[in-house]
Amino acid sequence: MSDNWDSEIIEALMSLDEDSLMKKVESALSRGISPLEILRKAITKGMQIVGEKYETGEFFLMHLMVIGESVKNVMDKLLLPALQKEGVKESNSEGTIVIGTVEGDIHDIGKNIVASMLLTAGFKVIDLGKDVNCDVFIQKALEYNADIIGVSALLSTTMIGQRKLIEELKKRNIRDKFKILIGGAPTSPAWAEEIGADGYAKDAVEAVKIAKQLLKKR
Ligand code: B12
Repeated sequence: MSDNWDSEIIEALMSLDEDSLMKKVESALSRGISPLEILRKAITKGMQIVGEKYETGEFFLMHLMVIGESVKNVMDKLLLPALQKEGVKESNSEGTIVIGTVEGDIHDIGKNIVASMLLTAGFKVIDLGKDVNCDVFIQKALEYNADIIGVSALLSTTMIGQRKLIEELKKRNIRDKFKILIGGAPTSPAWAEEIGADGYAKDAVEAVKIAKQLLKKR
């Protein structure tokens, strides 16, 4: 692998060849490149390009599905274990976060990265998965006495689920029990403010930073 390890990974990702993607990522890791750098410079960037190609009609749903599956496998088999090996703290004492992707939305690659980074940073993480109903978020947050509820949305049509959760917490008079941290590509600081969330993060590194800040405000 040359110095262009990032463009080589992106190329493998675009070619729909999972074996080649695995090998390129494995090779970058064995050269000492950090899993976080691989995520930022190659995987996330590659996924952005995939999204753009889908928008312009160059890629179809089939591409999103095959590439999404390959990235999920690379994450599960190589990058998440490497991330955890790099930094898992002895005790998960930073705080407890219940995290999931909103109802109607099955995108979970980004949410999984956030969950993993929080775990690595010392949080206790309860990952509810994807397509999570508002009641389940609340039920689990109460059950685990969570400090933070992390809510991911990747579709402009499902972002509304983040607002619904906050409204529901207010209705039940338990809004102040939890800090709400939102994220996902179509969301923004302005959206967080509009719906009354406590924090927004654009990526997993920022998510850890904001989660720590939110705990200090409790
Ligand atoms: C892979 C993919 C899929 C895969 C998902 C596989 C999986 N297991 O996740 C599959 C094929 C299933 C899929 C399906 C669909 N998809 Co899709 N998909 C994508 C794609 C290409 C990449 C998403 C991704 O994984 N990005 C990489 C990760 C690392 O980034 P991320 O998710 O943004 O996460 C980061 C941050 O947002 C943040 N973050 C994320 N979650 C959270 C949570 C918290 C609490 C915090 C703090 C931060 C945070 O941190 C993460 C790490 O840095 C995007 C394009 C894009 N670039 O977003 C389209 C995209 C999201 N999909 C899109 C569409 C339209 C669909 C479909 C409706 C297509 C269809 N016609 O059926 C379906 C929807 C199905 C459903 N009901 O959910 C559109 C959405 C348009 C919109 N604005 O609404 C996009 C933007 C493509 C496009 N350009 O048109 N998709």
